[in-house]
Amino acid sequence: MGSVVFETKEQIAVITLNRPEKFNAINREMALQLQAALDQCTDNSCRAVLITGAGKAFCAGQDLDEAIDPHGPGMERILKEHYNPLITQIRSLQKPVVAAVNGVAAGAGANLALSCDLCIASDSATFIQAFSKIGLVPDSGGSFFLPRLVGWQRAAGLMMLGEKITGAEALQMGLIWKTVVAEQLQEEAMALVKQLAAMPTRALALIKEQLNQSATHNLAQQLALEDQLQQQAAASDDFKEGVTAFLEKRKPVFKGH
Ligand code: LHQ
Repeated sequence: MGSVVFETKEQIAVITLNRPEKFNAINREMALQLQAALDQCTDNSCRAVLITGAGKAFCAGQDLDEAIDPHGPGMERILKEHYNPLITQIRSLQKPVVAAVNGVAAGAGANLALSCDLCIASDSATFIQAFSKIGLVPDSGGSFFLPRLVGWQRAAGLMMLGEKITGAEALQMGLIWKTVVAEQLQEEAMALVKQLAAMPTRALALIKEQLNQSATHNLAQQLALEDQLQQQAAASDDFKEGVTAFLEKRKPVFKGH
């Protein structure tokens, strides 16, 4: 079995980080397999994606053995070839991506989770911006997502102090969508992706685009974007189905286009 397990169930893709003995720390092999798995998710048959970790941890971030290996990929390639393409792939994938954080999420592992559209964590999960503890700075989009998710002051605290926070604390500060008891994480996460996969996929992709752009737009730009994207949403079959089903007082059956 590889460093990443990729499974499809109906219209859902499940990606499992699979180096449990290393707390799913990311090495080059895992990063490239993760990119390949996300590439497969661009297929129209896939309507929602779940990313989770095998074993006790979600992901301990960069494999530090590889980071200092003179025969390893080296600092520059790690960001340029591993993390930056990965985070870009998640943000540009035209369907919802859910992170199910089953244990510790540290460094690039934490920011991988935060780059997803929704993050659901077990009550035993923890989040650590571990970078400053080893003399590094947040990467994998952390310095972009954190201030936008939790505000400047909390972002500064998390990024500078690098302390471990619990799932409950992450929820309280708006870092994640929800927490559930550990035993129910996989079931609840699967229910969430199933719910998303049955929704109007095109509209969800356009909502994702709104969120992506809102991070840097002013109001005039965002209103113009809403106008443009609403025209696209209104042209979808799922919009017709949504309105028809409402008027016929029945549940809509969305096809994802
Ligand atoms: C690990 C790791 C790990 C290797 C646990 N690597 N083995 C970008 C650019 C280039 C270079 C650097 O990085 C980056 C991005 C980043 O992600 S920087 C941040 C990298 N990550 C960290 O600094 C976290 C390091 N790990 C930890 O602080 C702890 O292991 C955590 C808090 C994740 C878990 O603590 P514990 O629950 O006490 O478990 P543990 O420390 O005993 O770890 C379990 C095993 O996993 C252990 O192996 P062993 O053979 O002794 O059982 C660790 O060595 C291994 N492991 N993280 N990142």
